[in-house]
Amino acid sequence: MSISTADVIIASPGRNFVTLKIVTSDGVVGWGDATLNGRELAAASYLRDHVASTLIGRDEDRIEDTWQYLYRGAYWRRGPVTMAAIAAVDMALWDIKAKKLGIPLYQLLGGASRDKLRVYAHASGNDYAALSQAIRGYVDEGYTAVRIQTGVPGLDSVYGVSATAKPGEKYDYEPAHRAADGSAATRPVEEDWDTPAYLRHVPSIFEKVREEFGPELRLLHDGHHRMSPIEAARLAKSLEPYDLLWLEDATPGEDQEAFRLIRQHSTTPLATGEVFNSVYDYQTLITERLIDYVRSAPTHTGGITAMKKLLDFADIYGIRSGLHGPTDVSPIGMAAALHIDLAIHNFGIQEYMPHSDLTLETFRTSYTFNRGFLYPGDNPGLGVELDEELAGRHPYTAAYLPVNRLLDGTVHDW
Ligand code: CS2
Ligand code: MG
Repeated sequence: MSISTADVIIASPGRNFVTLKIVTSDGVVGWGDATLNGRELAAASYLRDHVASTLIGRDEDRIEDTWQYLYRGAYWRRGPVTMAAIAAVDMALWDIKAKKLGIPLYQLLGGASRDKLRVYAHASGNDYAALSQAIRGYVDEGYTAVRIQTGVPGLDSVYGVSATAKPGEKYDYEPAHRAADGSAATRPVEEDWDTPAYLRHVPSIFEKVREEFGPELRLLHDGHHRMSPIEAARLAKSLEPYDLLWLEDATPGEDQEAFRLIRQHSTTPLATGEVFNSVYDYQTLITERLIDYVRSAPTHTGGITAMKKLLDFADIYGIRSGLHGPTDVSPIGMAAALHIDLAIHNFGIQEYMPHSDLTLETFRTSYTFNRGFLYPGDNPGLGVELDEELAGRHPYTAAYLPVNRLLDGTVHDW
């Protein structure tokens, strides 16, 4: 048996996705996700123009060897584009291997270590009334964990908060923006930011949430890379009374040593890594126990092979998974995360931003949600199939993540 074809499908059923389809000489189909929000075409070209032809004729069962062949054989290492492309190949080969055995993928990763996967929802609001309504809605649906993002007085739009959604309205918060008329974007939108106003405002929001919703609801918050190390330490310390499950991306994670400063000032648990793409991005953070949760998605970190190694490494240091699960990881990438989540010992929690109806019509999934928990399902492989005909009706349309600026115009992390 060998790989016969490797094709890249770029489509936009609800938003842009990059999908790899590998078919073996026996006709077994494997799917992989290489979606890189705002840089989709780069990942697609890496696969289509530099990887696909090298796969033809390879033994599809040699997953580790193929991973090493693509990682070391490229000479140029790591980076989001390279690792998203390798991830897609890796996912597709794991999908094929499990399908050939007729078993769900998690069975190849050691079998189930739990019966279900606790997930967290994204609750947000421009003001507390809207936020409270959003939280209540999720609690009523059975969620036991919610991420809290709030508007900031004086700022028009803030990461994680829809500028247009009405209080309590469910919206598919898609951070990448097309042009206002829905056509292809030619440049990012620009947003403004004021860290002092944010630092003054956020603790009061968590105080109100705890007063209204009590001590048990697991609360998370995403700092989204926007604070300096000492600002992050100040926020982490100010949030201690509200017992967060985690403060995420408190400061840009590439400065791994900066997390020492946050740790010196606070016991608020820390999560980071969604913009990372290899274990080396985490090496100091993990070995010095500077974080508590690993945030990567298999789609951005070299796939299932690399993600499993990373999480087993983190487990040695008492660090848990908190895998990235936004709508800009495709249902294939989400399924890969769920199969890993189910099998590993050090599962923490899974992010769950439900994809839009159109996305889910196009990617037929077998994972299921039930009152705050997900289950990857027992279909063979990843359990996701792409409807190529339907995908083909929704062509790629350029969309970009926003660029953030401080009030004086200085570019800032978004
Ligand atoms: C966010 C992401 O889900 C999260 O934690 O940080 O939604 C992030 O903004 C997007 O994935 C960027 O494409
Ligand atoms: Mg995040």
